This record gives sequence, C-alpha cells and structure tokens, in this order.
Amino acid sequence: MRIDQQQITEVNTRNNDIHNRQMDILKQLHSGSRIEGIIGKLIEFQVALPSWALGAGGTRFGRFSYGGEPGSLEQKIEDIGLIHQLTRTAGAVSLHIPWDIPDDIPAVKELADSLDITFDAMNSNTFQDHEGAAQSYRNGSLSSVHEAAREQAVEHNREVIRIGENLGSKGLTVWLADGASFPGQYNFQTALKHTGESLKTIYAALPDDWKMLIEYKPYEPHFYSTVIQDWGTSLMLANACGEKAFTLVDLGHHLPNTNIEQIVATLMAQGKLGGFHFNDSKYGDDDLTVGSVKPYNLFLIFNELVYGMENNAENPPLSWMIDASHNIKDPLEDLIQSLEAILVAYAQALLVDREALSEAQQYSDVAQCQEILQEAYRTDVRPLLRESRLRSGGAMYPLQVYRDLEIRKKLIRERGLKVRATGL
Ligand code: PSV
Ligand code: MN
Ligand code: MN
Repeated sequence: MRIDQQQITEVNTRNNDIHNRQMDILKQLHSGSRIEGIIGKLIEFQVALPSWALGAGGTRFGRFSYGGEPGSLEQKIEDIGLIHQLTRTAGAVSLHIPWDIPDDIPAVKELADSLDITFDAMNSNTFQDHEGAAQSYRNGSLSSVHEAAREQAVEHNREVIRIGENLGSKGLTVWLADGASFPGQYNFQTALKHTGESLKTIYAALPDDWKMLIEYKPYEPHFYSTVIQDWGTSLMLANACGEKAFTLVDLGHHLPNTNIEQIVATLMAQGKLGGFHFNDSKYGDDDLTVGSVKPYNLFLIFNELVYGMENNAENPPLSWMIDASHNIKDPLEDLIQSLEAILVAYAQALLVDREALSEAQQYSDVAQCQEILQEAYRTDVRPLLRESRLRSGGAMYPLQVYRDLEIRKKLIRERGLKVRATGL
C-alpha cells in the first residue's frame, strides 16, 4: 500500500495559513538565516526503524495485536515506506538476523530503493537459539566458556556482515544478552576476556568502510551481571578492536538517574560514539515511545549530541535508530510520535544560543546557563518540523493524515486481522 502524494499535498494546503503565521513569529524571534539552517538540518536528519518495531511487540505477559501487521520483511519495509512518506525522516531500516533474513536480496533492495529507504546497521542475534543450530546460547555466546558456542556466535556475526554487504549496509550492531543471573555463575574476567577475543575475530571480518557498534546494557535478561554492562566496558572493547569499532548508546540501557548526556559528551570527545537507540522509560529498558516520559532529558542529551556534532570532527556520523516496542498502540502511530519527539528535541538543541551559553559558563553565571537552555527547550519548534516536511514532500501533520486516510483500516483489509509479524 502506498499513499497518493496528492492527498498529502491537499491536507498540507489546508493548514497553510496558521503555519505561515507561526513561521513568521519564529523568524522574528530568531534570525531568518538561523531558522533556515535548522530547517536544512531537520530535512537531512534520518532515523532508522528496526524491522521488529512494525508489529505489536508485547511483553512476556501478553501480546495484543493491532491487526494488519506485516507478515514478511517486504511488508515491514512497506510500512516503513508509509511512515517515511508521511514524515520524510524514516529513510532507513535496521534488520535483525535471523528474524528478517531476506529470501531474495535483489528484490528486497529494489523495494527499499523504490521507497527511498537505505539499510542501516545490521543487528546480529546471539540471545536466542537459532533453529537447527548445533550449539545453544543458554550459557552465553561470545563470552561462553564453551569454545564451540563462541565460534558459532562469531560465525553468525560474520554471516550477518555478508548479508549486510549484499544489501548495502555499512554497520554491524552487536548486543549481547550474555550475563549471569546468580553470583558465582561465571568468572567475570574469563567472560570479559572471551568476549574481547570474539569481538576481535568478528572485527577482522569487518569491511573497511563498515562500523562495528557495541551496545551495552546493565541487566536483563540476566539479573545479576551482564558481560558488557556499561559504556566504559563497551568503550574498552571498542578501543581494543580498532578504529572502526564504536560504542552504541541505547537510552533504556542505564540504571535510574544515570547522566546519559554526560556519557554522550565523554564518548564524542573520544570520537567513539557510533550509534544511538532511541526510546523512553520510567523504570528500566521499558522501550516506550521516545519523549513520552522524560522529554527534557531527551533535550539535554540532544544538546550534547549537537555540541559533539559541531565540535568533535573525529566522531563519525551516528547511526540513529528507534528501539522501542509497541504493545497497546498502533505501532505505526507510535513510531510517528517517536520521530516527532526526536526531531523536536533536535530542533530545540539546535536553537540553543551556544555563544551565550559559553560566555555564561565562563562567568559561572549558573542561573543564566539554565535560562539559555530552558529558553530553547520551551520554544515551540513544531512549526520548523512542519516546514521541513512541507519542503521535503511529507505531511505537515503526519499522525493526522495517517488517521484521516484510515491507513490501519486499509492495512487490515489488505493483510487481515490475525497476521503475526516475525521477530519479537
Ligand atoms: C536489547 O534490549 C536491545 O535494545 C538491543 O538493541 C536488541 O538488538 C534489541 O533490543 C532487540 O532485542
Ligand atoms: Mn537497543
Ligand atoms: Mn533494549
């Protein structure tokens, strides 16, 4: 299913008057050229959607399907195409192997091309046993005490790289569930040593123009220890692998109240922040809609990301991805909301008066520093998002158009009520 571009244009035209007035106000408050610069950056910004986020995610207690869910990789890419058509921000997909092994790579590529979608970092999966596999990951994968399990896990990652190369991806994300649920279950040093060695073997198979992203997480599925528990461990492993290896920050992978913006700043200063998984949480790795619980926190994180992008030339362009799971909302609506929250925080961070902030910091004018940050945060930047979508052919109000065009109803008609998306 594709949306008739004419329908998007029609709704946009209806909303034009108020929008123009809002834009005029923003231009009066800030210089026109500054506003133009921000709009240009918003148009450029693209966030990958993971292939597992298009269906209802569920929890270990239950799963509530929304109907019309994609039943194949092709349909998942088509759903991303719909979101991208409405928002012009979701121009990439991040595949999870083996959940989404393409049967016909050229056909999948052609479909993605036709929807203006590229293949972002590939995700390997050694947190589940694969059908027919000789070794089990029950006792770990890259960190396992069993050499055969480690070798199988390394080979799986190599296979993911090969699939990614054929699709035109340029990155591999490694997230390990390896850990212990009980004290004494494994030897910390041995598990870390094995992990480092396995990662180096995978790294040796990484094409020159690829990045390896090492994701960390303090707990879950194990509840006593995780082998790559924090950014320090990830950075250490990345440094040991080499210059194509980086740390990946997932917003949900921190203990409560961790200062994530400071982690971002530290990693970017080292040129070692490679990727970012967006979501939001109240308690742990809740994978809620981005910006739904702690939008100010998201702004503070973006404030450091923008500073880093402007000042740390040695840090590579980041792989941005939404890593959220949708159990009670229409997944497509949820992703549209997440994209909006990401762009709002980005635009607000771009609006921060950095010169004034640096001067206030020089004078240790603490109250003024706060004023400067909150001035940007409290600005309604949504007209800038609408303008950027208007210019790039998207919908000024993507969620409204999604609802007005009854897209979910059409998907249910096309695919049925009871399709089960592959993956989570
Ligand atoms: C783990 O919690 C994670 O955030 C990793 O990025 C995985 O690849 C993803 O979720 C899906 O399980
Ligand atoms: Mn993640
Ligand atoms: Mn997670």
